[in-house]
Amino acid sequence: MSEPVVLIVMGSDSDLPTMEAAATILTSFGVPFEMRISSAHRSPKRTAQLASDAAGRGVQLIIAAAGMAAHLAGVIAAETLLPVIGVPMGGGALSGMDALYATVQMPGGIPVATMAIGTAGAKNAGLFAVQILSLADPALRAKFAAYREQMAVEVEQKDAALQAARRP
Ligand code: RP5
Repeated sequence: MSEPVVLIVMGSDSDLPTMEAAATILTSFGVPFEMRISSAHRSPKRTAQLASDAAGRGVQLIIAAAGMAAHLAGVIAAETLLPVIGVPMGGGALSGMDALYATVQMPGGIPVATMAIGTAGAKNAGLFAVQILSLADPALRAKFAAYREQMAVEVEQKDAALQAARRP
């Protein structure tokens, strides 16, 4: 198996069903990735090590997903020079608003590129990773362009089906 180019870290195994959306995208684009569970608060030393070792083993960017007081992405960003994409998890008493604010509201100096809450955010994290990697990979860029074109075709097909169904 190829060495991972993207590292997906999540705070808990309860985040895994949501983060499968990122894995599905990376798999479909042929981007090698690794998924790990490591918590900013339950296993802080291990999380710091994972983040600081990543670049040295060929990882080019990190996707970090956590819920509630979601400091995982920020902690990871502080431990690496690699770009970090954050995905706030939904659920909890505040339905993911806590995780959204915690992930997006990084003080100036240590950015986290924050996606939407939940599955849409996980999917977009995978796509955003592909976009970043495609800057230096023409074959990946071509695949991404085809993906966008296919989306547009599907919208046209749905509209055509709607028009056909409503025709008197
Ligand atoms: C965060 O707390 C995790 O990222 C997860 O979204 C949330 C709840 O974790 P569990 O109690 O389900 O393990 O650290």
